Amino acid sequence: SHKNGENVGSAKTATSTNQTTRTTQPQTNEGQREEKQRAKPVTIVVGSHIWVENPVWIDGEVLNIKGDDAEIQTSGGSKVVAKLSKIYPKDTETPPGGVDDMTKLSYLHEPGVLHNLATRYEINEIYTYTGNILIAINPFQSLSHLYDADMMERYNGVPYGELRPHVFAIADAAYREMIKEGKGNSILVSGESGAGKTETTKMLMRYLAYLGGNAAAEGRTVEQKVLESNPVLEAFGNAKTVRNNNSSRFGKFVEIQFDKCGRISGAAIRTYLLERSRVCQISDSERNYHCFYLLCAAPPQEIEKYKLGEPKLYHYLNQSNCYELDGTSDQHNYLSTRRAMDVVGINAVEQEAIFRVVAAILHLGNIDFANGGDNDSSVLKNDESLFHLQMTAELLMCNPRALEDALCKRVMVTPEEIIKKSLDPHGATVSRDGLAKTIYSRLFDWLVDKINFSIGQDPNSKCLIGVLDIYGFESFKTNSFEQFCINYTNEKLQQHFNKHVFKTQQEEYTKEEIDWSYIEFVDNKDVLDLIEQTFKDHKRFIKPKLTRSDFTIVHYAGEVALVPVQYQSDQFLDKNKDYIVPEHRDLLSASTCSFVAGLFPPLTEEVAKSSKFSSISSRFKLQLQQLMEILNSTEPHYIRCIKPNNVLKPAVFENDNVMQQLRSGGVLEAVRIKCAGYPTYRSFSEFLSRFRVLAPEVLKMDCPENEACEKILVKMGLRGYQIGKTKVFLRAGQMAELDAKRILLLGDSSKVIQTRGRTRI
Ligand code: AD9
Ligand code: MG
Repeated sequence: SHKNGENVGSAKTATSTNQTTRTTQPQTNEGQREEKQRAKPVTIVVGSHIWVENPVWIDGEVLNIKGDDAEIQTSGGSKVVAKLSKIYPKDTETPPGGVDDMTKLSYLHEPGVLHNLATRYEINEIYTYTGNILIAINPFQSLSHLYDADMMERYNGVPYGELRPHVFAIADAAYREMIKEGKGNSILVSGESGAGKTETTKMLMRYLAYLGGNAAAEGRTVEQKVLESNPVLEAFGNAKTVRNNNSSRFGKFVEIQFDKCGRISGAAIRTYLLERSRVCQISDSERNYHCFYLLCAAPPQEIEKYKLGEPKLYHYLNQSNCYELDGTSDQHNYLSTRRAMDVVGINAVEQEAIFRVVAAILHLGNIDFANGGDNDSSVLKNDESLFHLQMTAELLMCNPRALEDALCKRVMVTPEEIIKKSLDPHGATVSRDGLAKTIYSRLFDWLVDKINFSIGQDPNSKCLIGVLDIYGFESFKTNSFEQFCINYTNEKLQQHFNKHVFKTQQEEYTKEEIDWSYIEFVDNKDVLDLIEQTFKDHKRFIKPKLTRSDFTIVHYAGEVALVPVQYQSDQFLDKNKDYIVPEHRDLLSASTCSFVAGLFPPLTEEVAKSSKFSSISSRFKLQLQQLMEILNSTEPHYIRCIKPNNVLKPAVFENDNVMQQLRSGGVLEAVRIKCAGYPTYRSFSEFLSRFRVLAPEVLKMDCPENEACEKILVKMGLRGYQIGKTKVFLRAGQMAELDAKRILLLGDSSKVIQTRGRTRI
C-alpha cells in the first residue's frame, strides 16, 4: 500500500544518530515503564503491521509467531526476529502527513508518537498538539512564513484546534479566555537548553502585542517597549554556550497587563538568577555575555573613547577561543541594541554610562597582581596592569588609588581594633572577579528595573497574561549551586504541571464519584519537601560514600524518569552569599558618575540588617514562591519545546533524544490522561441552560436535572460521557459537537465573537 512506501521514508528520517553532548543522561526507570507498557492489552497476530526497534524503530509485518518470538518482514525488505514484548502495533489508518493532535493517535506508544512527530518535522510541521499542550520542535532554520502578519491575521479569534497547531493558537486561546472569564492566564514554555523557549516566547509576545496593540497611539506604545525589551535583555543576559549560540543565562517571567477593552496597558518583567560566574569565567567554545563583543565591534570613535581593542585582548573573553558567532554580526547587533534601548526608554546619557561600565569590566579583568615583597601582599603586576587600572577607574569615575586598595586590601574589624589586611595575589584576583560580577549583575538589574519603569504597570488591570521562559532541568558531570537552584525551580514547575493536568482532573472525578480508573503518576511533593525542609532520613536523599561534600537528590524529571543528580557542595556557601564587600561598595558609591553611584546606593541601617541574613537561595526561594502564587491564580497553558538534535542543524531528528525530552516533560503521561479522561465538564444547570434548546420536550417532563441531561445526550446520539453527582463529563470533541448543533438550531448570535474586521463563530 502507499502507506508502506511512506513509512520507509519516514523511518529513515527518524533514524537516531544518538548524538549527545550531555555528560549525564537522565536515567529512566525501566522497570516501571515496562510494567506500564505490558499492562496495556496488545494483540499481535500474523499479518499485524508493527513497529520494531532494530536498533532504531522500523516498521514491518508479522510473518510468523513462535512462542515469544515474532518473525518480521520489514518494509525495507529484510527479515528480523524480535521478542513479542518488544514490538508494537502500527496504525495503518494514520494519514500520510501524521496527525496534528497526538490524542488522535490510535496507538499511544513511543514509536507511534515518535513516528508522528518525525513525519511532521520532515515536512516542517514543527507544531503538534497533545490535547491542550503544544509540542514545538526546533526547526533550526528560519520559517518566517509561519510568523508573518498574514499568519497572525489568520489565527486571530479562531477557536483552538480549528487551524494547524501553532504558538499563535495558544496565545489566542489565552487571550480569549482572559477576556471571556476576566481571569489571568499564563503560558509556561519549557524545554532543555536550545529547544526554542526564548524564540517561542518572542512569538507569543509578538502575537499578544498584535492582538492587544494600540496602533493609533502616539509615541512609543507599551507593546513596542515590551517587544524591544527582548533584544536589550538578550544583549546583556544571553551568551553562546555549547548547547545554544544564544542561550539565556537568566529566567524570565513577563506579565502583560490588559485593560477592560483587551488593550495592553502595562507590563512587568521579572528575571531570575542571572549566571554571574560567566562574567569572569568561560569555558572553551563558549562566549561571555553578548554585550562585551558588541561593544568591541562599536564604531571607531567609541572604541577610542573606551580605549578598547579586539576581544582577544581581554582576559574575561580570551579564556575561550570563540569570539564570533556564525551568521550574526556584532557590529550590526551593537547598533540594533542601541536602537532597542532607545525604544525601551533608556536615554543617551544612560546608554553611554552602560557601555562605559561594560568597558570598565573588560579593563578590570586585565588587572593582574604580583607578590608585593612579603608573601602576604600584592601589587600591580606591570605597567599594563597599571594602564588597565587607570582605565577602569577613569571609566567608573572613581579614584584609581582607592580602586587599587579595594582590590588588594581588606578591612578587618576585630574587637580591639580595625586593621587593613593585605591580600595575596590570589586573594586580590578573587576580589577583582568579585567586583566584576557584582558590577555586572547590578547593571543587569538596573536594566530590568529601568525597562519596567519605562513600560509602566497598570494598577487597575485585572487581566493579565504571563509568559514564562525559564531554564530546564540540568544534570551535568559536576553540578553546583546553580544546578541545584535550577532543578529546584523545575521541581516546582513540574508540581504545578502535575497539579494542573493530573490532580485537578482526578480530584474532580473522585468528588463526582464517576467511574474512573486511576492513572498513576509520581507526585514530586516529596522532593520539594526534601529541598525546602529536611533531608534527614529522606528516601530521595543519598549521601555518596566516597566524598565528604557531595550529596545526591533523586529528582523527578517528569513521568517515570527518576533522575539522581549528584551535587558538589564545596562552593555552595560562597555562591549563596548575597553580599558585597564593603570596600567595593564604598568605592563605587563614591563614584562621580551618578549612574555608577546609583548602582551602589549607600546602605541604610534597615537594609544592612536584613542583608546580613539574606542569601541568594533565600531570595530566590521567595521569588519562586511569588511566581507560583501568580501562576496558581491563572489559567495555565503549556508549550513543551523539543530540541530534535544536538548538532543544532535542520532536518535531523534523533529519536532517543526526542523521546527522553517527551518523557521528562510529562507529555506522554498527559496524552494518556487526556485520552482516558473527560476534558470538558459542566454542572447540570450550566449544561441544561446551554443545551435545553436541543430537546425542549425534556424540560417539560419535570424530571431531576441529571436525568434531563442524560436525555439530551441520548437524543443527540453521544456516547462515552459520564453523569457525575453534580456535573456532566464529556469526552474530547463532544462539547464542540453539541455547540455546533445548538448554533445551527438557533442561528445563535450570542456565541458569535467579534474580532477585528471579521466575524467568526
Ligand atoms: V536556553 O535554555 O535559553 O539555552 P532556548 O531559549 O530554549 O535555550 P532558543 O529559543 O534560544 O532556545 O533557541 C535556540 C535557537 O534555535 C535559536 O537561536 C534559533 O536559531 C533556533 N530556533 C528556535 N526556535 C525556532 C523557530 N521557531 N524558528 C526558527 C528557531 N529557529
Ligand atoms: Mg532561552
